[in-house]
Amino acid sequence: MGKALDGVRVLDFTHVQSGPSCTQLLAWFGADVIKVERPGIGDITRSQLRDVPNADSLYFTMMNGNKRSIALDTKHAEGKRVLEDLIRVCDVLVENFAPGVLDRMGFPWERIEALNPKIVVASVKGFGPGPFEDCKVYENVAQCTGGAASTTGFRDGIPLVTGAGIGDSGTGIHLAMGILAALFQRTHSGRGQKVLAPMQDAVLNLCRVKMRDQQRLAHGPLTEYSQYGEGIPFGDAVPRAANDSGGGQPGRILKSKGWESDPNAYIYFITQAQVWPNVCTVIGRPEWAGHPDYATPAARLPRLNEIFGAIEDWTMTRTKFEAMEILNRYDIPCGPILSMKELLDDEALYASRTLVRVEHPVRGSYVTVGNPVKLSDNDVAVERAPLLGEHTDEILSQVLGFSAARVAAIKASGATGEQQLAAE
Ligand code: CAO
Repeated sequence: MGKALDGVRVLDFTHVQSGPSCTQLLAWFGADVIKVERPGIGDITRSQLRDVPNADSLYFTMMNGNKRSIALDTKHAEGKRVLEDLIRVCDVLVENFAPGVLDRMGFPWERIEALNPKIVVASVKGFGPGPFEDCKVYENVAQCTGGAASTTGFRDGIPLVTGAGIGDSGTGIHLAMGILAALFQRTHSGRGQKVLAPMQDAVLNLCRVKMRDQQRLAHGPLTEYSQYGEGIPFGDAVPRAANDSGGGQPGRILKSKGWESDPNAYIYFITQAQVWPNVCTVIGRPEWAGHPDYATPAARLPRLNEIFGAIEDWTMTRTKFEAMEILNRYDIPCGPILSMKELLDDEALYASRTLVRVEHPVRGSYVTVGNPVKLSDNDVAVERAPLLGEHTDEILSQVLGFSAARVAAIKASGATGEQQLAAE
């Protein structure tokens, strides 16, 4: 088996989550990812939310597997020279600094392109061009400005952010796709290009069904939203729809056996039109299958509270796993609410290598989420994240071909931070 991105070298100038999630994916597709980090500090997440004293945090290690780390002060004259050499030998540069940082460092697009016209320069920023283009942005800001928060939560509650990293990792996935497209285009254009994935745009893209509903509102109420069945009028913006299904197949989160003490004893149940008679059979209401008040999706819409109440009477008699087993036999779409604890113990996810346990020299073993995308001819084992500057010598000598004397001179200059550390 091969590696999909064998031969692709990525200069990883990313930090925190959005950029690192992108370059980690590229590494899992086989690219050689070289993470450039500030000497002595590194990616700020190395020391954030630490659970093991003096060890790189899970925040860092779960975002930076399969990469090599070079410690390099890119504001130092010698460090800038090394960065120039790295730009010359890399296919892709990925960065998610605040707007203007690369320019201040002396590396605007024009300079990078002059050093290597074939390089793809990929950036995450909070916003695209416009009034907010200079703003710094974190995950929850993106969720709020991309439309996710205004459409998440309960109608009578405040806007909510989701636990899924749609602003950071969601944007990272968008950026990775842009990089792959640019690399493909380069095979016939011979040129690199700029790739930009603004976080607001990525979140909005993920919320496109809500933008769909916003436009549908001009033509009448959103009949699949439970507030329609409850007779509550719609305003001029898409409301928060709690756990209503996003599509035309009504669904809700329902209690299952043990809900009184287990906060995750719930199941998502979808009353898919195609299997309505099966739903009626399972919950013991066979008369609803052909009854004019219940037989069609349109007839059911104003009665969803009553219908889901009856379904919940049944789901509460089963554990979420028992219910899933039965419902699947009847081809009824459903899903147990799985806690992170349950997922961490899920053997099937380890077997598929979506969860992987790796060994780390300082923190011991930890579980990381491996590559969620499976290619039949991409065999890359998930590896631990690098220590800060772990590969500095290797990259200077092997990637850049520097002699031992040149490597020693660079280190003596203080550009890699080792002189400074020795002094401390
Ligand atoms: N050597 C020397 N200096 C380095 C360096 C290196 N190897 N790597 C980074 N730096 C410096 C930069 O030059 C910059 O310094 P200046 O401000 O003096 O130019 C600084 O470190 C990093 O700047 P930053 O503004 O990007 O970092 P921050 O912690 O203040 O902000 C963040 C973080 C995420 C808000 C900001 O980077 C940002 O908005 N990024 C774009 C959007 C994004 O990706 N957000 C998601 C992050 S994950 O939630």
